[in-house]
Amino acid sequence: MSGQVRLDRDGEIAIITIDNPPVNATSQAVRAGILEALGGIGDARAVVLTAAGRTFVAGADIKEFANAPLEPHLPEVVLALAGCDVPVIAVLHGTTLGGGLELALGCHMRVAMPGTKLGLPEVSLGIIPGAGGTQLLPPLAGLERALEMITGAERVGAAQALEDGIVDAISDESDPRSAGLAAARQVLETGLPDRGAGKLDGRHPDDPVFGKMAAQLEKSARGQIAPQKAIEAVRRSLDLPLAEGMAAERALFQDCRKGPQRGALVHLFFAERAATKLKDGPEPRSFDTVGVIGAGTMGAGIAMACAAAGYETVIVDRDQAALDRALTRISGSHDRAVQRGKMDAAQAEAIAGRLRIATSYDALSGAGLVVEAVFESMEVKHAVFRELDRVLPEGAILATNTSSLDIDEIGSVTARGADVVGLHFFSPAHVMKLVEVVRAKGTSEEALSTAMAFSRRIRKVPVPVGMVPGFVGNRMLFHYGREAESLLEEGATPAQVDRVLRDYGMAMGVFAVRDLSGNDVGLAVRKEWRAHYPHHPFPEVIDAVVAEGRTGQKAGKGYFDYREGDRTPHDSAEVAAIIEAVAARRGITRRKIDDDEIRDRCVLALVNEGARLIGSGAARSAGDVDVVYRYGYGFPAWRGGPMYDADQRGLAEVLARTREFHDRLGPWWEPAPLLVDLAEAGRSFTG
Ligand code: T1G
Repeated sequence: MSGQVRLDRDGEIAIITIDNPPVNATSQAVRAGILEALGGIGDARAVVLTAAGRTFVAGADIKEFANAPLEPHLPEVVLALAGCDVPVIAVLHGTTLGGGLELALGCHMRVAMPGTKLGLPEVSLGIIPGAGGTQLLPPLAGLERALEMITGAERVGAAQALEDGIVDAISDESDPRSAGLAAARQVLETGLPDRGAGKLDGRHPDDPVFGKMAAQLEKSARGQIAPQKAIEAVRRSLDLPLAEGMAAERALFQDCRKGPQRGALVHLFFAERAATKLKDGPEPRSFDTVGVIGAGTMGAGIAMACAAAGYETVIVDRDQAALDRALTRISGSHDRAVQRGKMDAAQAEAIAGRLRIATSYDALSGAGLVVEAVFESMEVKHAVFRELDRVLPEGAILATNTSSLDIDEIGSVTARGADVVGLHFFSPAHVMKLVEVVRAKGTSEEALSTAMAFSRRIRKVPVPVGMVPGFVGNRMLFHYGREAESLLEEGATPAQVDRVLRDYGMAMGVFAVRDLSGNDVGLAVRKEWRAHYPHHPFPEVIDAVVAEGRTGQKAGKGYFDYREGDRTPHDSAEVAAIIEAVAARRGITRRKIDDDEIRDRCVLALVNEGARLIGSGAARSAGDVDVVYRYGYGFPAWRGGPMYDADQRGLAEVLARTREFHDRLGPWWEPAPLLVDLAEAGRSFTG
């Protein structure tokens, strides 16, 4: 037998143990090993299927997806388990995902250890369950629940899985092996659990739920192929016997596996894991108490994430009323989470119990890390950092949430520059996953490593970046937005640009985003960019839009018009006139601009700047840039990020187009040296 699967006996019970660290993925050796073990159970009267280490099987080995799968395939193993003459009992612990859950579904009974998480996350990797998940889950969980879980890549806890009928019991034994033996003895005594009448009684392949679900996903999973294919696979489970249904599912799975979205999403899976870790970084410091300075929206959001992750959290603000408002906002958010079933009341209470407010910095004397989220002014930040230097214990991390100020300069008023780091959160901070962890010149490796570990613990996706204006994300965003605005002057409309970008897959169009975040704020940021690029020509639409009081949704008008109480953008005749006047004043002859040009100029502006950031070392890799863009800016995950998407197009073509824009449009488009080097060498960003 392969070293990754063991077979042993306890009396009449055979025990098959999968042992393939780190996550017991169903590699070829594991698949072959289970078949071989099943063939070797001899006269055993029951079989327990379990796994060693911290988790049951977390799925197929994602690294193998690019290649044609080797025999035996997983469906064969699942069918062999289902067809075993004696009862097979799966014992689940850790994260039982994808192919792991499919193995369990093939068994005759499932017992979960408390704390187990289960799910079929395949669509988040651009594929569908390929070994019976879409056929075996519906009879247990019911059609609606199964569709919801599979198309939403939902992970559920053991208690929910029990309620849904996916597992038969939650064990109170101390370890999976004992749990399996206890369950098997019970089965030998009293038989398998009776599941009663099937949950699919009376359901048909033409059930309206399929159409309804497909229409819903057109909106919530816009552009994604796999969720739609998953619906089709589930539908087939209703009119085909298991083996044939599994064959139909497998064909749909193979379509997805060979399609473009799988490569993009798998790239992001590994890019995210690489981005959030420091190679050979020093051990992070540990602490239990965190401080947040500033009780505004950002500060409250950060504090919520910290308290939810188990940190004792102190919010400090000079203004008692602001502190009270922050607490009210946080409890309102918790109440809504409880109402929607995202959190239970006890959890909300525990989180609230870890939150404290204070008007004096002295309340921070026990903090191991403090994040400052006050007004963006060097003077104000200096005042905060002087106080932090006074009260914080030695070794505490001093983090700033600045998006535009020099972090070394902020830290210069302290005697501990090595412990100063940037933690650039995105708004709303308790929701948005991205945190840019900014390494200032003086930041020590240990401080960086601690800031990364802290960000992971509060369930963010931290990406280390260099101290350059705009860091990585906002810097790329500036080039993208600037190009979109130039297109207006040259002849496009805000509605056309936004439509093209949404068709490309962006969560929102550039001008809808600007109207949401405030054009007056955008104009202030624009002024800073002018200082960084004194010799480059800037488009001037934003200046004119703000001059007319069109600051965005908050004013009921921006690049678009808005009706009271409605966020839907409508075309504005006034904006059309503003754009024409700006173009006329600047001597630009407006023309019809085709959609391809809009897409390329916006997206390749991201790519060219991304390449410049990687080339200069401000971003470590193309994967890091892609992760920043996916989690901070609504870039469609199924395109893998701007750099991965450029690779798919081919860097020779990307460079040719960039050069064409450079010739026609001037200095903004000077190709990044890294793009030139890679394209000319026939290489790629992510390869
Ligand atoms: N394949 C290969 N490597 C994997 C892996 C997998 N399935 N899962 C994790 N790893 C690596 C990961 O890259 C990292 O490596 C290390 O394990 C620890 O992971 C037929 C087609 C299991 C909840 O989608 O959700 O089954 O960086 O850092 O936070 O239908 O990993 O240390 O070198 O994430 O404790 C479905 C994906 C596959 C599960 C653990 N399965 N994995 O989280 O640690 S499709 C999934 C996860 C499928 C069938 C199909 C998480 C985790 P390194 P980690 P973690």
